[in-house]
Amino acid sequence: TQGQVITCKAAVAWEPNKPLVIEDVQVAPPQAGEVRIKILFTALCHTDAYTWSGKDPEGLFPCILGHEAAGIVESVGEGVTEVQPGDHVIPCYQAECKECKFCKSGKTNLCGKVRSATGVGVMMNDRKSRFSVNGKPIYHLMGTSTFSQYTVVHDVSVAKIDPAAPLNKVCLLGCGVPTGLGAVWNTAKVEAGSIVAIFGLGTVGLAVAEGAKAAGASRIIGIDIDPKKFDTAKNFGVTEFVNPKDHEKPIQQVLVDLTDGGVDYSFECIGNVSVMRAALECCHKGWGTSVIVGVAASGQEISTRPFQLVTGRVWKGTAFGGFKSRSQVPWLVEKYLKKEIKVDEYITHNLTLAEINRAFDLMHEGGCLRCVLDC
Ligand code: NAD
Ligand code: AHE
Ligand code: ZN
Repeated sequence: TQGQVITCKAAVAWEPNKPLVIEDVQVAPPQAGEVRIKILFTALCHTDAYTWSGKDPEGLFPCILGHEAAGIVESVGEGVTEVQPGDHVIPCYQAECKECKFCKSGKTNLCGKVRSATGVGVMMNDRKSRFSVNGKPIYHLMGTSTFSQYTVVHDVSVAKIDPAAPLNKVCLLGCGVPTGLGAVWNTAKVEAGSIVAIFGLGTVGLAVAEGAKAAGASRIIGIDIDPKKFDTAKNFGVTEFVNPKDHEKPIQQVLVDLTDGGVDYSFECIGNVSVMRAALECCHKGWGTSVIVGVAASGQEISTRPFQLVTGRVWKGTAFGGFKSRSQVPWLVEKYLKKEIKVDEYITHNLTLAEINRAFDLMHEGGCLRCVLDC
């Protein structure tokens, strides 16, 4: 297949909110600096639903969604040295080139090398897509497009992992789990003894809980409007639950009252701008830090009284939990193999790529954390 167009199945989002269609897609060979990957397993993240909804300004249609996956390198383009056919890999929507201003700064995990292309659904080389259906180009998404049996990504967006790792599990290390763990360890740097509040107990919120427990937090307060989330959350380290629907007072006031003045760290893992405000305002005066993890729709803006910041609260955000993807995803895989972090526990459903629309329905039903699709 090397150097040839591959025809395979992929789930194409032709229009926002219209069911995805399994199509025979032509996947062009990788060009210089590109890698073609046979995707074996992909999970769904809430961000895929967000882009599918049409509210993501970077979501162009028709496109192939998907960014939490694992597979095997099928072929590589000219000049690719760090991976070769047969390598087990996790595609990384947050690239790491190790050469750009961002990568060298030592201050961020964001990378600038291919971001201008991944934001508009094309590859960097020729600003074109490698996917087509009957000659019609289909946009990439997030530089990953994993809802396909084969995809083409930039070489700076591929993490080579231990071949001993089960790909049907470690696909989750492509997004949700590292995002939550890293939000605690890298972005907030939660210390032992801290009081932590987590808004939204989906996969990302539960991974925040797991990270906070590992960091030695003394209280981990989980907030969700779906009480079904509370039972499972206990297994991830959440020690107390608050359902905003059970209270008349604003949720920030409820939390301030529960914690003698506010929490040390809060995490918004929903993507709701009014919850982001509450998450900031439930922080303790003088030092409380709130981390925005959720992705909010185009046009949405955050607000609070500047006095909240003047009096010492800190507002931050995180992408992929601040992890440097190519360097640290393999390390997370090793931690999983040594049973130092959970992964299996977040997988509540397994379906096939052909059943992807059912998987999106499950995400909205609430009983689902991650659904892994066998491609
Ligand atoms: P999810 O849908 O599984 O979880 C969201 C949770 O929030 C659900 O349990 C839901 O019941 C709860 N919720 C909804 N509205 C609420 C409210 N008003 N108050 C309290 N709880 C509420 O989603 P997920 O896959 O865990 O992703 C969470 C968010 O993180 C999404 O916005 C996603 O786009 C974003 N995300 C960001 C990054 C990043 O790098 N920054 C990475 C992955 C995901
Ligand atoms: N395209 C969206 C932004 C989406 C966004 O913020 N994505 C996160 C990852 S979410 C993964 O589930 C991210 O990493 N952002 C940093 C980056 O470089 O995109 C929009 O609203 O424009
Ligand atoms: Zn994601």
